[in-house]
Amino acid sequence: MGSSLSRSSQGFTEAELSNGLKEGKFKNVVIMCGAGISTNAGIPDFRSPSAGLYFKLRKYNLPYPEAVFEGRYFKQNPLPFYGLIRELFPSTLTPTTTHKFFSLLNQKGILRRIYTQNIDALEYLAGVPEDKIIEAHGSFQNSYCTKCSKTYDLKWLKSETFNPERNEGVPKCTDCQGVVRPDVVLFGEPLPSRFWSNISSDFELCDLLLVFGTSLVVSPFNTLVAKSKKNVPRVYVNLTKPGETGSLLGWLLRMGANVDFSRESDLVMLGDCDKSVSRVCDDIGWSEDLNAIQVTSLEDTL
Ligand code: CNA
Repeated sequence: MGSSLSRSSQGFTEAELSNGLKEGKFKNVVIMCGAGISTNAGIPDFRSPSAGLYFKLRKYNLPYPEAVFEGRYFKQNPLPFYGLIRELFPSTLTPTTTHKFFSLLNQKGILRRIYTQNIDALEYLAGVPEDKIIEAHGSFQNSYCTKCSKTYDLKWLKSETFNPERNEGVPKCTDCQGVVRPDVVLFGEPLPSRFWSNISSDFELCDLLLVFGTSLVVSPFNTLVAKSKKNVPRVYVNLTKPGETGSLLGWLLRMGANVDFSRESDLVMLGDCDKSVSRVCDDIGWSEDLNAIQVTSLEDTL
C-alpha cells in the first residue's frame, strides 16, 4: 500500500481507509462530490484550466462569465446557457468508475447518502437508488416552463436542446411558448429543501466522509465538510488541493467555509479519482465486485 499520491497530513492513512472498509468498520458512509467525478465521462468541470470554459463563453458576450449560470441572467437571456450546455454535454453519457464505486458501497449496505453538486444524474445511471442521492444543485432529469409550470422529462429536453433549429436555441413550452428550463439551481437561487432536511441526521450517523472531485468553492455546499464529528475520518480525493481556485468568484464563494482538511482524522488523496478508487478496491479485494456493477448510459434511457 502507500501510494506516493496519497498524503495524510496527520493521522488517517490510505491503509487505514482500506482496512476500515475491508473490516466493515464503516457503516454510514456519506459522500460529497462534484464535477471532477464526471470529467472521465466527458463532461468538463468548471475550474480546471484545460476545460476552456471561459474561452467557450467569449462568443456569448456575457457581462461576466459566471452570468451564464445565474438565475437572474437566465431570465433575461437563456440563450448562452443552452448554447453552453450543447457544447459541454457529450451525446452519450456513461457513469465512471467512481460512480460505480458509489453503487458498490450501496450494495455493501454502508452508503448513508450522496450529496452531489452535479446535474448530470450519473449517480442514478450507476444504479444508486433515488433516496440515497441528494442533488444539491438539482438536475436535468426534470424541467419546467417558466411561464405556466408545465413539466417535461429529460428525453423531451434533450431533444429540444440538441435541435436548436426548432426553437431558436431555447426549448419552449408546447402549450404557452414560455421558456423551459431544467430543474437545476442556478447561482443566486435557493437549494432544494431535501438538501437541508437530511444534513443533521446524516452527519450525526456519518462514520466516514468521502469527498470526491470538487474544488469546494461553492457555498453552502462546501460547508458540509465541517458537519461530520471531529474524530470521523474525512477523505478528500481530487486532482488538486481543496479550495484551490484561480477565479475571484471562487475565492469569494469559498469565504466562511473551512475546507483545509487539516484534522487529525483527515486524508488527502491527490490524483484522478477513478484511479484512486480502483487502487483502494484492488487493495481490499473488491475489484471484481466493482467491475460487476451494471450501469446504464444516457442514450439507453432515451
Ligand atoms: P469545479 O469547481 O470545477 O471543481 C472540480 C474539481 O474536480 C477540481 O478541483 C478538479 O481538480 C477536480 N477534478 C477534475 N477531474 C478530476 C478527476 N478525474 N479526478 C479527481 N478530481 C478531478 O466543480 P465543483 O463541482 O466543485 O463546483 C460546483 C459546480 C460545478 C456545481 O454547481 C455543479 O453544478 C457544476 N458542474 C457540474 C457538472 C456536472 O454535472 N458534471 C459539470 C461542470 C460543472
